[in-house]
Amino acid sequence: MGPRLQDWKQEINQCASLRDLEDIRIRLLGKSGEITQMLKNLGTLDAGQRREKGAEINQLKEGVRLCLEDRHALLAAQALDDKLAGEAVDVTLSSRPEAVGTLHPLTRTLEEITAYFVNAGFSVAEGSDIEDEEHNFTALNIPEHHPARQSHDTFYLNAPGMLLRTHTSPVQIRTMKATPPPIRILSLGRVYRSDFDATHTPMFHQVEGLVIDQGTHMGHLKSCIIDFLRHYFDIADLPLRFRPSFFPFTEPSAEVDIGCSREGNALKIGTGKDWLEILGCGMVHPKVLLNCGIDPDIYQGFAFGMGLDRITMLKYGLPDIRPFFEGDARWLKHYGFSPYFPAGA
Ligand code: 2U9
Repeated sequence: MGPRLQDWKQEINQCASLRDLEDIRIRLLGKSGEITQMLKNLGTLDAGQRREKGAEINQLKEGVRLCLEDRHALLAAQALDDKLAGEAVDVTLSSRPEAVGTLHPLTRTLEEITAYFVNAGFSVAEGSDIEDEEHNFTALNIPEHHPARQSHDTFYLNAPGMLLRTHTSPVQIRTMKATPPPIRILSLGRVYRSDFDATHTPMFHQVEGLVIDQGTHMGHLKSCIIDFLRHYFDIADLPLRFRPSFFPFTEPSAEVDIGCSREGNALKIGTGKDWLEILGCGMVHPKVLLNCGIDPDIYQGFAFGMGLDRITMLKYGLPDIRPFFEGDARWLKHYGFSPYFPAGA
């Protein structure tokens, strides 16, 4: 009986599938299985032999049962592992592989800048593309006969005094008129100027920031701009210079250049002896504060503005602004961004 149990155990332990194992169980322990048959045959023996043989067969039966049980546990665990491996889902992959759309580089920049400034305590303020001369020019201390007001620069609408905003500044004017300081806002959006070449389109995008509080000074402005530009271009020691300039709505005013090198057509940001103008900024002009009902003896503020399209082109090395607005799916596929890796994450 010993060698027989050994053979069966070997057969069971070599069995590779739950189905084959069940066949073995039926063949040995089933209703008409070999071991069951052996037990049935005991009836033909006399009482003494029956007891001895019976004990032996029951031991054999128990040995087979335990061996089947162990093998079953092992094969069942393996089957579960295989099933789970087959069902594994990579949650980082697209759940819609057919979705081939990308985020426009401008959307990416807009989200990146918004994430940065919201993290720095700014709120996003929104306004209308259609504005009036009062909010777009007059409140900003832009004189009546300033060239920016002329119709070859500004799109006037048929309604008197109405126009397409030439910058996002009217958003800040409206916020200052409606909300008492302190104010920390960012306004981003479409603006319109009558201009068209490789680096200008009649509609483009601006980001402007405004901070109004007590004791706000040029040092706050400088650190805000320096930190932002070093973050945006991802260069910790990005060289910067503040160059005195003039805007009617800020005093003093500055234009900010970043260090770069130009070799042939290649522009490299962060190293080299050349400078590249990147944004304008300044302390909000006291007249602008007064125009919005804010006392300049109590509150001061700084503001900055930059072209979203321009800084997007610079960051990604895009030489021409026009394809931004052509809606060419091939261009978007090449220059667009995956929506699965959001900016600022
Ligand atoms: C208020 C007060 C001050 C916003 C500012 C600039 C300087 C600036 C240009 C950058 C490139 C426009 O897109 S661009 O052509 N902007 O140089 N913008 S200070 O100053 C403000 C805005 C609103 C009430």
